[in-house]
Amino acid sequence: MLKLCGFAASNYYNKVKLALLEKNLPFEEVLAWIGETDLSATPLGKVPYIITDSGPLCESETIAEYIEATYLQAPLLPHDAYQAGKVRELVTFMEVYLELTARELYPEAFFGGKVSDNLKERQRRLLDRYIPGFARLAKFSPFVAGDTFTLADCAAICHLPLVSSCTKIIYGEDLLADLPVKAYLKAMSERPSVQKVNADRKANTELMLSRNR
Ligand SMILES: N[C@@H](CCC(=O)N[C@@H](CS)C(=O)NCC(=O)O)C(=O)O
Repeated sequence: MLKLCGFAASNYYNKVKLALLEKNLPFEEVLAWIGETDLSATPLGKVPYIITDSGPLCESETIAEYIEATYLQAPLLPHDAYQAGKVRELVTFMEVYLELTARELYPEAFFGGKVSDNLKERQRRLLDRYIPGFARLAKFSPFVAGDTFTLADCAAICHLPLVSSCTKIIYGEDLLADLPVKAYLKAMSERPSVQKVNADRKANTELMLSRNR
């Protein structure tokens, strides 16, 4: 059986978990905190990584693509190559431009640390450029890439709430507020897969915070 390794407070872990749940695949969760990962499976020590019958695999989008190519049920990518490209394009925008840019601010937003004013200004300039770009691509009709639930939703459901709350904390305004993100997340939270991921994330976040106290 596939093993999903990492911890359920992680947005990248949850992106993969959502794909597995949506495809109704059996999998085992193996708790691995940062610093406790198997470096032969994840050379940078990042989560998630998976253990397959063929060996380990890391990087959430690589994992998602592997799962999609291996298990054909409940497809999360359109069959049409161009439409599949549009889904991947959205995932790239959300991860490379939105999440990774906001991530620089997480130490202060979520972990009680401090980041410099220079960094805040720099990331703000980037987000002010990247978010309108994402807005031009995203459909939210009702899913982020259009009328079907895809890998882009697995990413959006896990990453967009973090970008919203991080920017709210750091800049005093939710930089995604002009997009229908709240209504989208509310609609997505009706899905059993999302309910499970959210419940597990909450419990694991409490565990993580209690470990750090
Ligand atoms: N590009 C990676 C990002 C994964 C990532 O950054 N995971 C975080 C947890 S949410 C992590 O492992 N951080 C520890 C580190 O960066 O050393 C992926 O898509 O899997």
